[in-house]
Amino acid sequence: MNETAPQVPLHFRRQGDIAVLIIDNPPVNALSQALRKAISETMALTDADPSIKAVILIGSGSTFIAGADIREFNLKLPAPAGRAAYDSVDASKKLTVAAIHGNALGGGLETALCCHYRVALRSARVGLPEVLLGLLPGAGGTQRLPRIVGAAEGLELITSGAHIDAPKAATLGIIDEIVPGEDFDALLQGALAFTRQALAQGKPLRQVRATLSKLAGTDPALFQEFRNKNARKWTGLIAPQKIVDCIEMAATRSWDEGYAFELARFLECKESPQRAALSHVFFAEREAAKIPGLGREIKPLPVASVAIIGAGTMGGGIAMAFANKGIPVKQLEMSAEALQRGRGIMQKNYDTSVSRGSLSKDKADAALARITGTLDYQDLAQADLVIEAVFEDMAVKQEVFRKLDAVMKPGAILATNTSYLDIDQIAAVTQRPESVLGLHFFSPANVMKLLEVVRGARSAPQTLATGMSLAKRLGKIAVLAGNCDGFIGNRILANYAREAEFLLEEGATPWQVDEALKGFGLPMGIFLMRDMAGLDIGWRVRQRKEATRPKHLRHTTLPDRICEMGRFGQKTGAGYYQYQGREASPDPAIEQLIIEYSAKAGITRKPVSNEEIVRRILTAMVYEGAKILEEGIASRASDIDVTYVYGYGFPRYRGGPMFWAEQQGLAQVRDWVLEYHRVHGDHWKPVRLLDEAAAAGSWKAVERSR
Ligand code: T1G
Repeated sequence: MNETAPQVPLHFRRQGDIAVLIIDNPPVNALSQALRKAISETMALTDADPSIKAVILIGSGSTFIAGADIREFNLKLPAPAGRAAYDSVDASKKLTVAAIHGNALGGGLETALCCHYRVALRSARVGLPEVLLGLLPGAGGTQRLPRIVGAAEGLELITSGAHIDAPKAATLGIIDEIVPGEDFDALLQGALAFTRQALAQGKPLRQVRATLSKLAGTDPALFQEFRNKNARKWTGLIAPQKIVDCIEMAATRSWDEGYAFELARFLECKESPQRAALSHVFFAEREAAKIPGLGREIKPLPVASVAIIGAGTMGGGIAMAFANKGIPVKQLEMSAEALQRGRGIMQKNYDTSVSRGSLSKDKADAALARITGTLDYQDLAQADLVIEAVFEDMAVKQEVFRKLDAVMKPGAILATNTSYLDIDQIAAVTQRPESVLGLHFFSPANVMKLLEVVRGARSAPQTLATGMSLAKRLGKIAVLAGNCDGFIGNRILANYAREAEFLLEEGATPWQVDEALKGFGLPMGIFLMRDMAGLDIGWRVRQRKEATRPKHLRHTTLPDRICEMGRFGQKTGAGYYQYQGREASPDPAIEQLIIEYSAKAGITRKPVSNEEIVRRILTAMVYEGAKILEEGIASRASDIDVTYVYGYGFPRYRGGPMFWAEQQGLAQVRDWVLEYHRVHGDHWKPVRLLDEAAAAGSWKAVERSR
């Protein structure tokens, strides 16, 4: 059998009587249709060649197979053919060894589980993360993995989608041997040695599907207990339940029944809107990292040390985010008491993480030790990046930036954590506006994944590239936003919150609106969220903006009425809800206030359905999203989705507001906007970009033409 031409994503090499199949489909050796076809054909050839005694499957470059090619899920491909490659490996008459480095995920691990043996480098990671894409392992993963690790471990691993490291996988029996070394060559040598020894020892052709060892004696009650334990966490999700059903089949039925059952459940997931939404989010978050027009030649500046102005909630969270990643932080405050208070809060947060087991005491202590305090701006001068996280007041922020401009070394990045103030006004007080940008973290900053990187009019490309690359280092997801009031996230929030207020005037109650939004999948409704944040913040903003508020547009003073009663939310025991401690309950006094307010405003209240509430709120998000796209504040509609999924609790399995709109049909959404414009006025003035997208049927079509 001779060497194959490079065009197919699979290379064949001979090492004596061992065939080495090198999978070569960059960037992550995804199992595309072409690769699956090549594997099936090559396995048939190795089976037929008597001179071949064993087969090694190995990935080229830095990884094994990272799964099926997710892009293909939108294609109509024949189902069974999808498994042929796996079945060909499983049915091999020659001893097969999977040699794993980098990632063996999803279909990648399933391919390895079809081999008789698996070896790996210590740095390798394996897992079945399909559930994160609204799918389940469709090539035998729900049947084979539990046979190796047992039902309980199988349930945890496959419903969480966790990636586990090779040493743990070896402990669980997934990996047979960890081979020494760090790269492809070391792995190949290790795999060849393992295979030759296996041949010499006459090791059996150990098919995972033929071994029921770890499933035997599984307690039948395990599955229902597992469903009950996770019911709340899985609210709204389809795939996790089906995974449990598949593993239960593996433990209670024959291989053929379980394998067929899995395929049927896989196809149900594949056709579900959740799968489409979750695949959209997968690619959207990777797309968001790329700034259109900013070439790879623009290298981020090194950030080895960081300074933070402010030790309040945001300053403390941001300091922890950097310290947790090994980056030393200098924190400045106005007084030693304020510094001490901030440190106390960080200590408490670390203690909570340690007590929850999400962080070791050593790691927590090491991180906190990386954060040092100062009262002197001079101590910050040598930091590569300084982030201002002080009170949201323009004059206060400008004063801070004047001081920073005076002390920071040339080339340092000056960032503001403002959540809505004008970046250009802040940059204008410095001699280096090109080094100024917004880095808008979300509270708690050491937890929330979203980072809005805000471009000022004079922010240099390298400054922006540095901001974007920071996110990856911090384990966050960056979205580039233009400079406007509230950037992407808060601007959309302000727009849909206004419509939520109007819905109260028209007939809904705060708790009905919140219940409807929770029913849609948001973790919390807008009014409960506002009560938690404190109603006085919004009140101050409204008072500041009253002078410039466009008077021709519909306006409500209902939220002001509530604040004038001293009801600022949870912290005052009453807001839109009344509170027993943190426990919120509907308040008849608020309902009465709203009824009287509507009457005085001459608004006839009518029953509003939860469906109408969700449509109005979501359409308000999309409407503002379309304006944001039109103004270039966001580069892509999918960036808005990433912002809402990672910063505002929008349910991932719904893909984000702009994706939701495409699922509804953009022409339909445009018609809803026209209807709201007819009824509610110019807050809904038609947006040209939405009209164009409705005509084109997708956001991408109009993004491309911009
Ligand atoms: N299919 C297609 N493209 C993929 C891909 C995949 N499975 N995985 C990654 N990419 C692209 C990605 O979009 C990016 O492209 C580039 O590769 C680098 O990725 C039958 C049904 C492997 C841990 O869920 O978790 O198998 O932006 O930026 O940070 O049961 O990618 O450069 O154009 O993420 O180093 C199951 C998904 C599939 C794993 C690497 N597998 N991938 O992370 O790089 S379903 C997964 C990842 C399945 C079977 C079922 C990560 C990674 P671009 P990256 P990274």
